This record gives sequence, C-alpha cells and structure tokens, in this order.
Amino acid sequence: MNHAIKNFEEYERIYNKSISDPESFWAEVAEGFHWRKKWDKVLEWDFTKPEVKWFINGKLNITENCLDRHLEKRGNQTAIIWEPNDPKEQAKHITYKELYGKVCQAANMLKRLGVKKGDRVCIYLPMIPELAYAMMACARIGAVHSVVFAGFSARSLIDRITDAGCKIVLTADGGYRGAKTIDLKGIMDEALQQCSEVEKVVVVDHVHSNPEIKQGRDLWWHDEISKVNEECEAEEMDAEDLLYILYTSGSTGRPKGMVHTIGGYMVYTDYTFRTTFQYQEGQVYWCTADIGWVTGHSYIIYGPLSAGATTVMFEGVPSWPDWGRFWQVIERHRINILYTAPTAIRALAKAPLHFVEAYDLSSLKVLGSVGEPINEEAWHWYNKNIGKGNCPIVDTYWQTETGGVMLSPIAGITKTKPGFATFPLPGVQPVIMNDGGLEVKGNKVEGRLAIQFPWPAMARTIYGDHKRFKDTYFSTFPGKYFTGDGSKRDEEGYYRITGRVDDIIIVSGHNLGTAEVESAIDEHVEVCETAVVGYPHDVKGQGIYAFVICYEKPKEEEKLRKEIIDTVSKIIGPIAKPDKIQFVSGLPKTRSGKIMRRILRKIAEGDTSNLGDVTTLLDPTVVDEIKEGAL
Ligand code: 7RM
Repeated sequence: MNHAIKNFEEYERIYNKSISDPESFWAEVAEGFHWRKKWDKVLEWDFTKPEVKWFINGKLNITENCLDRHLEKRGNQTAIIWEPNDPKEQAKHITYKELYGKVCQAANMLKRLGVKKGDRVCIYLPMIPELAYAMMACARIGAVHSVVFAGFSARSLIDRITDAGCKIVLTADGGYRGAKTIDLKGIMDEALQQCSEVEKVVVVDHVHSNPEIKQGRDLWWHDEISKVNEECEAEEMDAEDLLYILYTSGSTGRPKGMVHTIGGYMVYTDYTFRTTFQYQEGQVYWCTADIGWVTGHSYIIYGPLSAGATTVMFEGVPSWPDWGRFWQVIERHRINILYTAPTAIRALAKAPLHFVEAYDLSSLKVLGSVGEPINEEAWHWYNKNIGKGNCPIVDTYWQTETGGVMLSPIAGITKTKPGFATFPLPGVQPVIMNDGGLEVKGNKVEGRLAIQFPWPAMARTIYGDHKRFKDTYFSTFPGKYFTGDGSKRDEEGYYRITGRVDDIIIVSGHNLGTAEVESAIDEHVEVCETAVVGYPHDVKGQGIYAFVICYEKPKEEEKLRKEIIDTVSKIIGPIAKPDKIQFVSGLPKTRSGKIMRRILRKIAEGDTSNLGDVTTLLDPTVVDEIKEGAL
C-alpha cells in the first residue's frame, strides 16, 4: 500500500473518485490489510438512525495488522522508540518482533485474569511502553480498552470505570512529568473506593514508590507477565466489534464514551496516516500527544503501527529539564515527521530561540499540527524555526468522534495557507450549513461544519446511550453529522475552522465542556452558581474564565480562588483549572433563566464596548457590575 500522491491534480482525481464511488474507493484501500475473512459488503448506513457499518462480515484482528504481518519484512525494525522523561536515561528501541512478544504476553496475562472478548478494561497508565502493550493486548483478545488520561482525577476515573463497567484496571505506581511524580496508584485507590465492581488491579512498577498493595485485588505487572509466554493466538473479530471506548467532554452532562469499532478504524487511521504525512518507508515519526487522547490512539499507536512505521513515545514534557527537550528528542532519534499541537508550539515559541538553535533538526521533513486552530504567528514560527522554511505544515482537523483526520493538506502536495486545514481527505464529504439548516454552497461562505457521508473511522455510538449520540451529532442537521465547529470556505475553496459553536472550550488542545467545569466549581461549599466561558489565551489557545456567585460575599477572595482551583483539579483534573475567577453577585440571565454566555464571553475577552442587546435580560444591571469587576 503506497499512498504517495504525485501532485495536486492526482489528489483531486483520487478525491473525486472517493466521492463518486466511495465503496470501491474504500474497498481498494482495505484490500491492503490482512483480513481473516473478507467483507461481504463495504458499507451500510443510515444517518437518521444513525447506523453505520463498514466492511460488513469482514473478520480480522487489528493486532495481526499492526504486528504479525510486519514480522517477516520488518521484524527487526524498531516499532516504538520510547524516550523517557529524564534525558539522562536511555531510550528504548522496541522492534516489531519484540513488540509482538510483549503484546502477546500482556494478552496472555489478561486472559489468565479472566478477561474475555467484549469485556472492558480500564487503562490508567503514563506514557510508558506498557501502555502500548496493554492497549494492543486488549485488542488481541477482543477486549475493549478504555484509556483514561493519566492527568485525570479520581472522580473522573470513577465516572469512566462505572460507565464502561470495567472489572479490571491496568495502572502504574506513578508517572513522571518533568520534575513531578504523579501518584497514579494513590488516585486509582481513591477512585476504587467507589468502584466495587473492579476485581483486579495490575500495577506497573514504574517510579518504584512502593505503593500500598491491596491483597487479593492488586497484582504487580512484572509478576503476572512472568507467569505467561509470548505467543497468543489473536481472537477473530468482526469488523464492527468494539475496539475501544474513549471519553470526550460534552457541552452538557457527563463525558461521552465514544465507541470505535475495529475494521473501519484500522483502515482509516492507517490510510490517513500515510496520506496526510506522505509517510515513507523507514521514516521516524513522532506525535507528541499523550495516548490518553484520541490523537495518541490513532496516530501514535494504531495508524503508524499498522503502516509499519517507527513511532516515538515520549514520557516527558516540553519544558523539562529545559525548553530544548523537544528539539533534543528530534536530534537524538533523527525524527522525520513531527506532529504536535498549537498550544505546545506557542509555549515553545515563547522560550528563547537558543533552545532550538542548540540542536540539529535537519532530519525533519514534515510538520503537523492538531487539536485547535493554529494562529498565524505560531504557524510562521513553526515553519521558520523548526521547519527552516523547508517542511510542509499539515494542519489536521479532526475529532475524537471522527477517529482520524478529516481535513488537512497533503504534505508537500497541497499548497498551504496559515490557519487553514485546507481540503477534505479522500472519502470525506464536508458541507457548510447556515443557521436555517440549509447547506451553503460555493466559495467565500461561512457557517457550521457538517459531514454528509460516512467515513470508516467515525464513532458508531456513545457507549450505553445511542439516543445521546443521535441528539448530539445527527439532530442539528438531520441526515448529516454535525461537528460542533464553525468553518469558512474561502474564495479558493480552502477550509478554515473558526472554532466551536457550542459550549465546548479547547484548552491546550483538550476539550472541556463548560457545564463540566461549572459543576465542578459548584461543588465548593461556598459556591452557589457558576458560569464558565473560554477567552483567548496566548499559550493555551483558550483559557477558562469563571464567573462565580457565592452564598455570601467572599471575605478572602484569594484564598477562595485557590480552594476553587483545587476543587476543580480534584474533580476533573489539573487541565480544567480556571485561569480567572471573578466573584459576582448575579449572572446575566434571560427571563427563561438561560445564562447569556454571549455577554460573558465578550466581557471575558475584554471587549465590553458593544455587548449587543441586553434588554431581554431579567436584570440588566448585573452586566454593569460584572463589567466593572472584570479581570
Ligand atoms: C484531534 C482532536 C476536537 C476539536 C474539534 C475542533 C478542534 C482539532 C483542529 C481543531 C481547528 C484544527 N480531537 N480542532 N483540530 N480546530 N483546527 N486543526 O483534537 O476531540 O480532542 O477535539 O478540536 O474544535 O471539534 S478532540
């Protein structure tokens, strides 16, 4: 399978074919994989239900595609380069053959612990090789992984473990993040007090913190794997069986467990990986995301490994021991493709340039960006200082729900424009919709971004709540998938994502629902009601601005702010900590009781000159008070 594209005309030709005859297009792509049994039919779909099935009755195992089929040709090639947190420690080079053995061994361990096809397994691990082994071990035996980002709190863990009904949890004693050590086992223990259904906890001894071990429940990873061998027959799975559940924030209510199935997801992540980056055999590729997010699932693990690439897993952070860490990793492993987030780029751009200049970045060929709109300044900095003006930047737009990249330049082929995700990848059919629910055709238009035809990696449902899946994504524009994002199409047909049009804010590339943060703040005993909005933040992209009403006027505001921040950190995790907290006596509400976030957003942005119509408010005077106290 070679997805090299010669020029833009060829992209257009492939794209046109992919939409005029999607089934034969995807069948051709899917031919390149190892199927135990081929599909009977490529696609069945109905967006009104919604129901989507790809490669119907196809039988396979994704790990046979990511591991077994590579053994003959590249068994001794490095599959994963693991770069530890501490630059003084040695990186690990794990070959395809070794990875195969480790995954099989972990799979046998799970089997021995009673895990069966269809069971859900919670994985709460730092960025260490065992995380990769654990995910693929689940896939090998047909279990469904639910990876929870190791920065999430005990409360977030409880919600996720309970929602997915996990009986087994894989974790570590701790994780390193720069100079800090995170007590993962402690957080897990706290969560498990509320999750009585969890029977076994397997713990990787990573930071050697000698944690408390609960007899009968907790087991050491190294003990368990020593009892089993490195050969494990892969379970034969249906293309539409579950591969994983991954939680993402919603604009209201609890996080949604997005469900991804095996066949379509595999075909799509592999295809988009090769196509977007124009990956070439033998290249070393580094995606800096944490595997706890979808970017890591699709483009550290499944896509690159299916494609037979060498993928880098980095345990550390960009700022430790100093701001040269990323560039050191690139030099050390001669990385060819770098895929990171605008928030990281902005933070790195703030550091003195000598941190970049100290390293040889000449191995780089392609740069990627993901997670939020990339501002022009960051784009130019990335292009000039990292790409040395020589590396195409692919601004990839996609979502947890889409499973893989939807809009992106094709590296070296598509003429890029800073801030534009440019064009749909083959097989993707975007449409821009107006507020009246009609498609706006032609160029130089703006509206909401929807997708009118299925693609193989799309989420199939929300775990345990298909109605919510339909309501959230398929009801705004009946018959279409609604992304929740605004988009422009310029005079040349280039797409630019303008940001969320719902109550989701993107902080350092991570989705957070305003409702989720509000309910966390409300847990503080002194807090009566809260409204949270995003505001432009020069590193995080969006910062969190909270307007908080207390039962009594706070006496010590600073102390209370700190307590509120701690509360949020405990309930959701440090990523959700508000940047600004303004204490107010009331919120701008309509007569029907709806908070007018539009007004709060303007105030948070520091733009109070024109707040628009406030006459529909129940009490317009609160607006003046909030304006005066704005931070
Ligand atoms: C992969 C990922 C999804 C949301 C999405 C957008 C925003 C992502 C871009 C972007 C502008 C981009 N999954 N987003 N990529 N906005 N340009 N290239 O991030 O589920 O965590 O987030 O992120 O708003 O809806 S996610």
